[in-house]
Amino acid sequence: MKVLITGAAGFIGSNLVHYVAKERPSWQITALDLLTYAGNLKNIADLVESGRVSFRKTDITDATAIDSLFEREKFDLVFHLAAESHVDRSIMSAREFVSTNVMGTQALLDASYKHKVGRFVHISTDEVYGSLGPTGAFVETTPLDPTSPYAASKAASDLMVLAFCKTHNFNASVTRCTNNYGFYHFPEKLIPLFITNAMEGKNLPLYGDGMNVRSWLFVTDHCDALLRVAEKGRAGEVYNIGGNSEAELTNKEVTRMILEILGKPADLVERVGDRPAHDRRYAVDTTKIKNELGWTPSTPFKEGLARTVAWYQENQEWWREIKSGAYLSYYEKNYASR
Ligand code: NAD
Ligand code: TDX
Repeated sequence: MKVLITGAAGFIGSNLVHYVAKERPSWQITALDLLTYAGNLKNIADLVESGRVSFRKTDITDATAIDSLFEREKFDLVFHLAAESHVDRSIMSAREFVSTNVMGTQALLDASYKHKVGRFVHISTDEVYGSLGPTGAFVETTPLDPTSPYAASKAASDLMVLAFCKTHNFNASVTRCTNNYGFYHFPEKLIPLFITNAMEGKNLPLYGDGMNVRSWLFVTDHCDALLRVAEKGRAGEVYNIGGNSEAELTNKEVTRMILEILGKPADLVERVGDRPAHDRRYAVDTTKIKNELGWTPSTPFKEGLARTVAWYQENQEWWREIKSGAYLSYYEKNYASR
């Protein structure tokens, strides 16, 4: 089995590379990534250096390069994760989001269809559904109602994948997952930002009233779901993936738990101006993936968060190197005006 994983040096992509390498020892894995600010080859360096995984630095929007890679490699399966993934950055500038998330996905679909890839898994997000009130959960048929440019670009790419299934009888599935957390998470996102800021004794910038709710899933549980969808999911179908109800928490609660684990004071929290069009609550109904593919999350949030904090404590070189250089100008720009 020849497998391509795009976005393989990012957070979920690198966790998936490790997961698939371990769970499917006979599979040949190609890891593709452009190594943007969010990609870090160190995340998969052990597997690349040992020869277990081949790495290709390629831009998914470069249709010619993608076409020749697919012609040469004859992949059987593609996990597509490469994307611009941060909502706040999409609010500052939407252009790269349309380019990578929409045009990049289209280039991969064209090459996959032309070179007869047997199975394609498109990794998407619950953010395509928009925002929920205090109750209820998104099902796979909930109408798409994205509010951020990031979510709109993901919704567009989802529809393009599903259109290829209908038009070309292409064998793809779309997954829509809730917020992930875990190792190698880039410290611009809530959990790794707040863990590392607290460790540095810096303020934790909590948006608005801190009462927005996210449903958290440990990244390895997401990887387990993705492998099941790849092997047993049905073509043309969407699968929601998400944490249990105990992992549905306000940002305030998550912040309190991080400070508690680290033994840091509550006055590190700084209330800052809200994110525009800040979705109030996300939650997904995961009945479909549970019934069809037997998937359920296995890591309780409290345990996963403690393991994540420990990882950031043990891998300070990894995040301290990231939180310098270009990261600082982004941080300044995003937080100065709040
Ligand atoms: P990430 O930003 O950590 O990683 C994205 C990776 O894509 C990076 O390594 C980056 O270098 C690469 N990339 C960006 N543009 C590229 C291009 N033009 N060509 C090739 N590679 C490129 O993101 P993540 O959090 O790991 O998310 C991965 C996927 O999962 C995304 O599609 C995202 O929408 C989806 N998702 C994420 C979450 C979450 O909580 N993080 C939840 C649901 C879905
Ligand atoms: O500094 C912050 N302060 C804050 O209060 C940051 C960065 C975030 N927040 C809030 C905004 C959200 O309510 O925390 C919550 C989580 O924010 P993010 O980590 O930016 O994640 P979110 O916007 O929910 O999107 C994430 O989950 C879905 C990923 O970034 C997406 O790629 C994924 O699709």
